[in-house]
Amino acid sequence: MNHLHYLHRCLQLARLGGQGAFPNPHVGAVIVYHGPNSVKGSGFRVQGSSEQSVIIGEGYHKQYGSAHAEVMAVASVKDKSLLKDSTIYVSLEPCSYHGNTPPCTDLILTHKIPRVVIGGLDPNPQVAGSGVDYLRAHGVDVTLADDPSPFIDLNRRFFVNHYYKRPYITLKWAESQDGYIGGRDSEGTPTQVAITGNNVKAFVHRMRASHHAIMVGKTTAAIDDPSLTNRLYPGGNPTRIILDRKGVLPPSLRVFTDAQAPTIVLSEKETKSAFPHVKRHVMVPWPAPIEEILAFLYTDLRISSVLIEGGANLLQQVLDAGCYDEVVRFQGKGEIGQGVAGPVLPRDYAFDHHLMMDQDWVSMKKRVLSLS
Ligand code: AOF
Ligand code: ZN
Repeated sequence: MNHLHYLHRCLQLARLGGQGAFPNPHVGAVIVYHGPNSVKGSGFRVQGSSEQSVIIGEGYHKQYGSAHAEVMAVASVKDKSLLKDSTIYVSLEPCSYHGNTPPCTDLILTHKIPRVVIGGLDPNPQVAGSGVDYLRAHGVDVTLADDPSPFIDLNRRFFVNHYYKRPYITLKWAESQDGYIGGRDSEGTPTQVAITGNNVKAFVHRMRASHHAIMVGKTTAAIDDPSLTNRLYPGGNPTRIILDRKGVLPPSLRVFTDAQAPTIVLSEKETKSAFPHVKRHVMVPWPAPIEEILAFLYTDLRISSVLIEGGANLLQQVLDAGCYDEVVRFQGKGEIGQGVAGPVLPRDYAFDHHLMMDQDWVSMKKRVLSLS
């Protein structure tokens, strides 16, 4: 049986789910009927097999709170009597608990589907292998893909959240040809310098739109006075998170005055917020290392992904702690001469993707998730 063929079809279907599935994973399912009396005309012969196999149902998880992929696939099968001679392929382990929807494992048992082939185990602690155990305990023949990596990669954020109990982290910065992310004035105070062009801006706004939150350190908030909103790409604004340990940032900054997006300020000191869209969280003692802040964001504030846009200190802390999943570095063509040096990447770090936007380079890399 060519399991990979059908599992890859599950991946294609899962991707149709789009943004609507969030925070649930993207999941696709395919039901294949095998038998000598296969549906005439539409079947195809699997290479090396005398058996005719036909896809009789397909489905994917479309919308948070709505039917799971398996439910949609079963619903699409016209002749339900074929299910007892079929295999259901699913990109993610079928769920075995009652959430917004009933367990998919019960659906499989109810329809007497004898075989299940799964791309990857569900990292959600409410499932985490119990779907497989439950099905096997009820006599279902369950097979797991030899290599779960494409199925993990499909839901990178979902896997990172459950495995590491932190948001999915993307690091982003722009540096000059000579490696500076900003300038310094004659007194040594950091200054803002334009490094990349307009095309990069739209790309960055797309990154903002695709993250749940965006985070910067105190110095970046003070020097650049960024709004941290998405104004150039379709989609919403991320929640803005500002690390202001001493609570010294002035209320005149855009992240406070511009109510386009919620702002969360983390400090060790109680400070009053003059704006309803600004929430303050006191953290005492101030969490160190940075992993504790990330864990707090995920566990207490349910933030699932964070784009970290600077400054150099914050980026370096996260790089040193190794708790990041993606890096996007922009390089402008100009030189600054002296200023604030960009973050230092780990020794032997190699970007795996480069592209040019006008005169600027973009270098990217997604971490290979090894989740054992
Ligand atoms: C599946 N098939 O298509 C998806 C699964 O609240 P609920 O009922 O929607 O359950 C959400 C959880 O179910 C989610 O966190 C993940 O563990 C699993 N997602 N499982 O069998 C699906 N989307
Ligand atoms: Zn389910």
